[in-house]
Amino acid sequence: MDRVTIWNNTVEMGVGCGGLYCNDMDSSANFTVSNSIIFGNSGSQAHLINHHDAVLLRMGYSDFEGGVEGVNGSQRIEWGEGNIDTDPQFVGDCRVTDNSPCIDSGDPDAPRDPDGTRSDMGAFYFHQRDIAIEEREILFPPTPWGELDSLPITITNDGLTPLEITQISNCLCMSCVWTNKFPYEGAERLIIPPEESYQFQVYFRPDSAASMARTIFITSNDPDEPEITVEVTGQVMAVESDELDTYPSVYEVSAFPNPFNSSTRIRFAVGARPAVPLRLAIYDLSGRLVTDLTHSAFRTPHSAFGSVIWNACNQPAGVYFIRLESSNEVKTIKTLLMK
Ligand SMILES: [Ca+2]
Ligand SMILES: [Ca+2]
Repeated sequence: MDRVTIWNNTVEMGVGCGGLYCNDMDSSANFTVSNSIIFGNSGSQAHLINHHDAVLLRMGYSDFEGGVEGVNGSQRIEWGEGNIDTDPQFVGDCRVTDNSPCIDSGDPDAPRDPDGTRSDMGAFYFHQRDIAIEEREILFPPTPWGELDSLPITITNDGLTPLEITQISNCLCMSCVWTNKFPYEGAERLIIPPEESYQFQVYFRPDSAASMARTIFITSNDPDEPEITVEVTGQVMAVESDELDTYPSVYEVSAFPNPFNSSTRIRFAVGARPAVPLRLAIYDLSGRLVTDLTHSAFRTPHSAFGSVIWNACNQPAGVYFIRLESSNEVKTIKTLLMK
């Protein structure tokens, strides 16, 4: 007998045992009771009759009212480990409440309950905290350079006891993917009550020409899924339209298209008749000078604005900085070369 509940049974005849009754009149009747509840039955909880010493009751990891003393009749009993004699806290249909002593008190070597926890005693296990996240992979649609997109992740507690989220994290260093503060700044854990959900946002802003992938780790007190990973991928949207015919105003620099493929037009404005030396140059992500465009950009010495094409077909794909500087002002913009 494994994972059985015998509760609230009544007999009015014979030895008056409402629980287990075993008689070896006709045959041997050894039996083993494990992970079970035998409680609240009329008369005795077990009655053994041994005419031939053929009945043997083995009891382990069960809630048995009265303990070993609660067995009437013959005392051929092997009282194993893990038995208790405590009110199981039934709620009316052989199910137990969340403070029942039968929860997680079954044989630790028995198969786990469907919620991932140690076996309970009785016919119905108590479904504890159980994390559910549908979004295990998030794919952002192609996103324009410099723009921000977001998508939600929902964590649901499918169980009957509070689910504790202890961490939602990803690599935040120079990241193109990040999440809300968890769940607010300084909080160490988030409690999701039974059958409720918590939704947070995943943000994506492209920061390279390649496809970008990051992993978000969600840790909780769910016994069989203490860490869940969500894979997030995204990519930058390529620009295909013709170049914009606008010049920046005052002291500014812009590039179009951006991201670009092989070459981009850099437009700049430096104000009227700048009296100070100017420089326009391109740097890579590590700060190394890639090319100095000063000479071709400022061919006309006193222009308030102008443009120059940067041909980058010999450069590797990636992020580049365009830096316009005078002795008292600097403007830097980020560009993305895609191949
Ligand atoms: Ca359990
Ligand atoms: Ca689970």
